[in-house]
Amino acid sequence: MSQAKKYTGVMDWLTTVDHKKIGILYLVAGAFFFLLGGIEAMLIRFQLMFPMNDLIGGEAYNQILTMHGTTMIFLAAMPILFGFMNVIIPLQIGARDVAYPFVNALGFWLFLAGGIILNVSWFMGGAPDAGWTAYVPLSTDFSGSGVDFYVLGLQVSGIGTLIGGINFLVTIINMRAPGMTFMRMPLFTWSSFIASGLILFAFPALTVGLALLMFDRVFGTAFFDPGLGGNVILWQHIFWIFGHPEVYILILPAFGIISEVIATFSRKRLFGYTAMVFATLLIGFLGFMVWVHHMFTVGLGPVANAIFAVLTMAIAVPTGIKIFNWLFTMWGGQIRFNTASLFAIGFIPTFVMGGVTGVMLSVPPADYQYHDTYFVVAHFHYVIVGGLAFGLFAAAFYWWPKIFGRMLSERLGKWTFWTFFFGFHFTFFPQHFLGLLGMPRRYFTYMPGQGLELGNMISTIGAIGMAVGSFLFIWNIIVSHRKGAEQAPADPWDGRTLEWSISSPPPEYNFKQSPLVRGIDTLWLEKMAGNKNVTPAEPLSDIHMPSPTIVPLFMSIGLFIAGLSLALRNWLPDVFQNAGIEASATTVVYVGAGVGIGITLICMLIRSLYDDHGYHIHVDELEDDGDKGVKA
Ligand code: HEM
Ligand SMILES: [Cu+2]
Repeated sequence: MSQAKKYTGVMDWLTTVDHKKIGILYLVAGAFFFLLGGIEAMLIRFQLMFPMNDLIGGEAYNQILTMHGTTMIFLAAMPILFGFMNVIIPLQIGARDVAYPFVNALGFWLFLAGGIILNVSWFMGGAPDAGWTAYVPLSTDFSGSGVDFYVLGLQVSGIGTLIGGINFLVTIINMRAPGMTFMRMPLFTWSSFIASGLILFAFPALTVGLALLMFDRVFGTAFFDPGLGGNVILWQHIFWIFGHPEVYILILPAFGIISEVIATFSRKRLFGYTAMVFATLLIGFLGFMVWVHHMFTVGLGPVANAIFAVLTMAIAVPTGIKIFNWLFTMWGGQIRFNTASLFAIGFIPTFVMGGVTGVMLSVPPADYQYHDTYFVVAHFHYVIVGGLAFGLFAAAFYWWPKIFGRMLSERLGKWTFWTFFFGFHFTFFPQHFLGLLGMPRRYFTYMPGQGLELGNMISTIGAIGMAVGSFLFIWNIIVSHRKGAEQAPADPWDGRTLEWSISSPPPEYNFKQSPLVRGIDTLWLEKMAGNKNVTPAEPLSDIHMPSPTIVPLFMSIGLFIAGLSLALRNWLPDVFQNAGIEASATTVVYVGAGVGIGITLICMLIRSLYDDHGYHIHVDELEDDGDKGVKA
């Protein structure tokens, strides 16, 4: 038996390849960026609280608005989802880890590196200000250096997301426990699988788009410059070929979360499991067929608009199937109302409202009226906050005991739900009407006397409610992690799936013995059969584990240096000049990129040449969890 390299403290976190720890890193970083994006949101709402308000000027407003959207989508929603996917997918399929633990760690550090690059912009000449969609020529001819940070930051973090998604795909295809056929997989794993497939096909489009934009901005090419033979509309196509699937990458795992939580707290098997799986597949597929609905007003002509309108409307059909299946799951169930199930139940009507406005927007002549107004802002916040954020809160309250081994306070949790739920509807419901009244999106102010005062005031007050809900959640975390607070049992919710069959938090190897899966809702089946625990599929034996490694962190630092020097190419020469070194912007670009990419390549070389066979945990070191097992 080879001995494990063990690190403790900070080094343990910097070198970990354990999917549960990487999941926690994602959750912590995502929560941090969620707070940052939340502060930006509050600044936007305070600016819009009164007409002709001069709290923040137009220039700062554009930056805050851009960073709010970019941060929330790429640095908060995606990583928090990845956090849950990381911890939960291997547990739900009965695996000991993801397929590529090293790549998993690399994905996290790349995301973090990209997030930092983006936010460095605040201190280096201003944040990106062309909106989260970075339309050209706004993002080329009419923006400062901020968009460089957008391009490079998203490029680096996007690579992290892409390899993370591939890792989940391989994990789910290859690492399922014996008996865990595809049609026995829990819905969260299924929807994460499909979302990962969307990542595989959608993110390369973003990578290419950002690369072209980088060439236009940094190296003087003209892919998007019509004056030199380029094409502005090209960017919109590339962006939305990525961008629309991206919204499904976000919402599909949330659908999975809702399916798990509703089934568990209705104490019933999910209604229409097979239909749910195929509806999710269909939504994923159609998600690639509808991107032009973001471009109805561009002038692509009635034929293109009509085709994309019909395809967009078609998505409402599988989505409706899912809604009805959740309702039928609750129908006749023994529903328990706690924070997780309240968020899941609150999700249903809220998300339906977002879907309905989506179908309204999918009618091109109507969209000519709605486009770029607050109506669109209301629509996508209903789906992204009312859908995804509610789903993430449900997931947090549902899986918290499993991930952290502590129970969150239900009393505080219910306060969070109600303040967040009402805050949300107060914030975004009036925005539908503001949009219909003609209030344009992304403007930093509005005139008095046009009927926009009341709606904006209500909206800002609602946003305060959401902020209060979020702080109550943080307070909840602090309270439940005090010394001596209640420890979570293995199976606090009378769960149905495999993650509830092992201790909370799980040991580093997850399953002492790979479980034998005999049907959907494995754990529930065993409980109904009167078994104390899930039947093992293998004898007790040594467990092979991957070694911790610092290499993924250094690989990411390399790309961080490369990305940052490109973004800082106009700023660094001055710094060097003060230190007496002459360096032009071009030198900074080539030297910075060379050094950074060099570090990454050397790390890749080390990784390829150095054979690390991992280590084994010996049978007699395995945790004796006889007393922690699930009581059926
Ligand atoms: C029935 C389902 C849906 C339909 C029919 C639909 C339709 C549309 C349409 C037509 C637009 C373009 C509006 C315009 O700019 O004029 C739009 C915008 C948007 N939708 Fe949806 N949508 C649906 C679901 C979703 C979901 C599930 C999400 C996210 C989780 C989402 C997120 C967004 C976002 C972020 C935008 C604004 C993009 C931007 O311009 O910044 N939508 N939707
Ligand atoms: Cu779309």
